[in-house]
Amino acid sequence: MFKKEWPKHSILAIAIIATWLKTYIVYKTSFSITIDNALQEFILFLNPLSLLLFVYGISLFFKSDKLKNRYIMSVAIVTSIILYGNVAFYRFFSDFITLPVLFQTNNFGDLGSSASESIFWTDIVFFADVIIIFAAIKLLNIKPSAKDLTAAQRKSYLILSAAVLFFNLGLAETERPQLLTRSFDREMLVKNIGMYNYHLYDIYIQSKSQAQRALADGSELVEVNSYVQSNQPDPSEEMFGAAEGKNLIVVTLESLQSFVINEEMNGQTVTPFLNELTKDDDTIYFPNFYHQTGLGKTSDSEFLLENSLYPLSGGAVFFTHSGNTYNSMAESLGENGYHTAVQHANTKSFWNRDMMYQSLNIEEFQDVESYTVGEGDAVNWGMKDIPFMEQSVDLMAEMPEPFYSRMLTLTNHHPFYLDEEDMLIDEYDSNSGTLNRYFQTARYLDEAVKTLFAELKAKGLYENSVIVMYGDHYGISENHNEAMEQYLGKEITPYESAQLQKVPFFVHIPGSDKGYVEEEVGGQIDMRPTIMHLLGMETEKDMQFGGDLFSKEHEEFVVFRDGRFVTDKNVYAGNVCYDSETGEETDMAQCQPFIEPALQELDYSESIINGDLLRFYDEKNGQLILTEEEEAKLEQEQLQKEAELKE
Ligand code: GP9
Ligand code: MN
Repeated sequence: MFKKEWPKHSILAIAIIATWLKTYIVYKTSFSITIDNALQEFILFLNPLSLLLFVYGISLFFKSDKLKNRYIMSVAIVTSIILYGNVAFYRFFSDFITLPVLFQTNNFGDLGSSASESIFWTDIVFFADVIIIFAAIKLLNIKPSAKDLTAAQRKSYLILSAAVLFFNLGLAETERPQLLTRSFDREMLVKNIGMYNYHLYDIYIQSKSQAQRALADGSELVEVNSYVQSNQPDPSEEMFGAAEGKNLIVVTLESLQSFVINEEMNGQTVTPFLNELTKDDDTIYFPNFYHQTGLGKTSDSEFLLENSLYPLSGGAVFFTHSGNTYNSMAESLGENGYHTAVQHANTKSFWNRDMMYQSLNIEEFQDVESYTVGEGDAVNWGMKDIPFMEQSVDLMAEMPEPFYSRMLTLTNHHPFYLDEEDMLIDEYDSNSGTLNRYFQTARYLDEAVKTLFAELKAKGLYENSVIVMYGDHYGISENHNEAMEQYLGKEITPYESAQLQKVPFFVHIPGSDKGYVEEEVGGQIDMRPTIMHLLGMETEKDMQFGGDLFSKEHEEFVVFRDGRFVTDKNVYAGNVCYDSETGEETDMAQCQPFIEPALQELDYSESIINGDLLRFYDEKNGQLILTEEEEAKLEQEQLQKEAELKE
C-alpha cells in the first residue's frame, strides 16, 4: 500500500475524515450530550464537518507540498487541543469552555488544581487524528506529478464547505429555532453547530461585548445616575420591614400569564390554588403587573429581578454579559446575612446560569445534579414541578437561615406536554394544540405551588418565610392569536396583545394579615426594590430603574423591552395610543410625553450593561468611581455648560 501512488490530495482527505470522526467519537464518549431523536444525532454527526472542510481546505492554496502538510498538521494539532481542552474541562465542570472562564481570574485557582486531576496520559487518544495524519504524511507515496487544483476547482471546494455549513445551520434552525439569537445553552450550541463553530461564535459574542466595554468610561454614568436618583420613590411606611428577617422564597412561575388567574376554561378552574391566594388575608396580589423580558425569556426575568435593570434588546444578557459587575439583590441579601441560592432542576449551563450566577454573587446553585429524577418524574423539558417542589423544600431545610432561595419551575413550558396522570383538567378545544395544552400545564403548575406551600408547612419553614411569586413571560405567543380570540371572545388588537403581557405577581407574608388586591400598574423591574423594602433594606443608593410598588410615589409607567408601554391611563402599542379602561384608540397627545422617556430609560439601562458601567459605581455610598482625568473632563464640561447658559 505504501508503494502504490496515492492521489494528490489524499492527506487532506485523510485529515478531514480523521478529525471529523474523532470529534464525533469524542462527543459520544467524553460529554453527556442529550440526544432526543435521529435528526439530533445526525446534526451532531454532521456538525464538525463544515469548519473542518474550510480550515483544512485552506491548504489547497499553498504552493509547496511541504507547506501544505505542515499547515494540515497544525490544524490537526490546534483542533485537537481545543477539543481536548473541553474534554478536560468537562470532566471537572460538566460544561464547555467559554472565553470569560479563561479570563475570570478567580476561576484559575479551581482550574489549576482540577487540571492535574482531569488529565491522564491515556488521553493521547484524543490526538489520534494527529498521529494518523503524521503517519500518512511520512508513509504514503503521493503522486508527485499531479497538478494542483485549478482556481475554479478551489472555488467549488469553498462553495461546498459553505453549503455544508448552511445545511448544518438550516437543520439546527429546524431543530432549535432562533438558536443563535436566543436559546443559550452551550450544550445546545455544541450539539447543533459543533464544537469548533461554537468557539468561533463564542469569540464573536465575547469580543463584541469586550470592545464596547473597553470603550466605556465612568463619566457615562453621570447622566444615568442623576436620572436614576431623581426617580427613586421612598419606601412605603406601612410595608417597609414587614417581612424583616424572614427567609425569602421567590418562585418563578414558568410561562404563567394573568389571563388564566381567576378564570375558567370550559367550566373548569385553571388555577384554583392561586385564585384562593388572590383573596387570601396574607397575600398581596397584583393583577396589573407586566413582564418586561426580551429574547432571554426566563433568564431576562431573573435579570430584572436581581438587578432592576432592563435586559437587552438583542440577545440574552445572561449569555452576552455574564462577566459584568452587578450589584444584585442576592449580593445585597448576602451582605445582610442571607444564604443565597437558586434551585432549578435543569442543566446548569442553560442560559449560561452557572457563569452568570457567579457574577450575581449567588452562593449556591442547585441544578439538576442536586435532584433525584426518578422514573416518571420527568416530562417535557425535564423534572416535573411537583417532585421538584418536594425535593427543593427538603434541600431548603438544609440551608442556613435566613436564606434567599429562588425556585425556577419548568413544567408549564412550551410545548406544554404532560403525562396523562398529571392532567387535572381537560384540554381546550381551539385550533391551537399549544393553547389547548397550556391550560392543563398551568393547572399542573398551580398544583405544584400548592405542594410547595404544604411542604413548607410540613418542614416548619412556612411561618418564617415570605413567598414571592411571579410569571416570567408569556407562554402563548401571537402565533396563537386566533385560538386566543376564541378563548377570550374578543378580537386581539395591539392593545389586547399588550394586556396579554400581564403576568401574576404575588407577595405572600404568612400571618401578616396584609392581604389585598393591589391594582397598581407595575412590572418586573419593580420587584427588587419592592422585595428589599419588605425585608427592611434600603435601596436608595442602588442603581436601579424600578420602584417600590407599595410606595405612594411609585410611578405607574411600565416599559416593555420592545418600547411599548403602559401607564395608569394609557397603553401604547403598535404606534397607537389606547385608553387603558376602554381599550379604545385615544388621542396620541396622551401617550406622547412618555414615548421619549420610555426609550431613554431602555437606553440608559442598555448603556450600563454594554459599558459594564457598574464597575464605576460604589453602591455602598452612591458615589461614582472616576479617574482623575474623568473628574477633570466632567468639571470642564460643567464649566462649559455654565458659560453657555450665561451667554
Ligand atoms: C430553562 C428554563 C426555561 O432552564 O428556564 O427557559 P425559557 O425558555 O422559558 O427561557
Ligand atoms: Mn421561562
